[in-house]
Amino acid sequence: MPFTANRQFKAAPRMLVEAEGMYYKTMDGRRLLDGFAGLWCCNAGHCRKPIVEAIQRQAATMDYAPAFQMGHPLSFQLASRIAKLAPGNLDHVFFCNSGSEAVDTALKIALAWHRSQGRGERIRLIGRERGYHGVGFGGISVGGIPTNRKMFGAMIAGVDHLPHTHNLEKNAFTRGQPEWGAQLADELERLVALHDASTIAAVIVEPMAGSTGVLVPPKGYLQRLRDITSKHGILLIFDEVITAFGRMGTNFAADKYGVQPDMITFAKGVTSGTVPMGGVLVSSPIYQAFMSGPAGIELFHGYTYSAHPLACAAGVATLDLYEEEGLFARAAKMAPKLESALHALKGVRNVIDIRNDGLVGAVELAPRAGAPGGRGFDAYLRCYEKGVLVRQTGDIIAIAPALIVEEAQIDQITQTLRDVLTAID
Ligand code: PXG
Repeated sequence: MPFTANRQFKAAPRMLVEAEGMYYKTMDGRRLLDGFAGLWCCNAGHCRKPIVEAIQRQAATMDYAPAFQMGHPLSFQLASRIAKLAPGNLDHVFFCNSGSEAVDTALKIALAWHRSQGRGERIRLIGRERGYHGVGFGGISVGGIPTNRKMFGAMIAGVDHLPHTHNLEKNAFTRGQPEWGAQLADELERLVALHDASTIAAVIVEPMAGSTGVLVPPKGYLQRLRDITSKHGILLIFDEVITAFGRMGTNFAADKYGVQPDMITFAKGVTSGTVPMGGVLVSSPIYQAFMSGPAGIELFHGYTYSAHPLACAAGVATLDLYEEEGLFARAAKMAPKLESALHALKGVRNVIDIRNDGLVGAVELAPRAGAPGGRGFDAYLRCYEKGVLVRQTGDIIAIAPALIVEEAQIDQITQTLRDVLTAID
């Protein structure tokens, strides 16, 4: 089982058998309020009829089309729809099947693009501490989670990392973007001085780091990264696997924070989690550079299931539903409600920070002496037992409900968390 304590799970399984709207049903027949949109992905809520029907129709019409040297109209339709939602000149899409594949694809495009421009010596990639970019070798290399790296060798060569932006001393209990921390982006200048710009291909960051506990970017930080990367001819990649498609109350986090990257990786919300899909949005100049290269295959990269027809059908239906129901605007409207419900937990036992932005929030708990993560895991389990699904990472509880969440459901999530935190030691 992925990222799961297998033996512990099998001793006391938590099995889900049905889902609808904001709820799961467990195998023992209990209703579970989903406070995490599955795993940051079911943004439209579960088993939404128009999406389900589109997948069913597509499965009966054309199950699969060869991805290499053949195409099918839905993939172009979906790519155009995504490009239309994307900010600025991000107008072409490469499809894959997950966030991890999207990240590896983006890193490869960055290297190949520089090479196509006669800059084959730009091979370094810069990530960030506490970054999560999936589990491929590219993703764990630029990622900054020690446990995801230490078992797996030396990583890909030539990678360096920016410092993370999490600082409880300066920013605890901030609502939205913290005031302190923009200067941490200047560390990129230090890395450029160390390696020389001529060796660096790209910087990749999550605009809002999700997996390691909802780290909201300090005001001005992302723009500084943009300024420094532009100055030195380095590509800036936003990994928006969890932030794209309405999570921040905008199409992309790039829109919310007003910073234009050269590439965006996405996955999860593109199909509202119904069929696996990921992709990379690239800027027009990058695309055009490949298209003006030598004749023949422009990018030696792709997957059997790139733009799988079922995923494309799900994607088009999902984007339709987001639009029809105005779900991104709804997320923006509900964000302040989540913010105030969460921040009302200030003062509850062991709570050392609460942070939020868009329809995302986190409560950080003081770790138990000698047992980091224990209190977080207990809180997660107790919430589950009380009918609310949240996400735990270490001693941080993260909340990211589907964009259809009602105010009363936000209250139920935070009230359950309050009861649980008050009860556990
Ligand atoms: N990039 C980012 C920013 C992600 O958040 C991936 C890449 C990898 O995606 P795939 O589809 O390969 O899993 C992710 C995935 C959590 C959690 O609890 C986060 C993810 C996955 C599962 C759980 O925060 N993010």
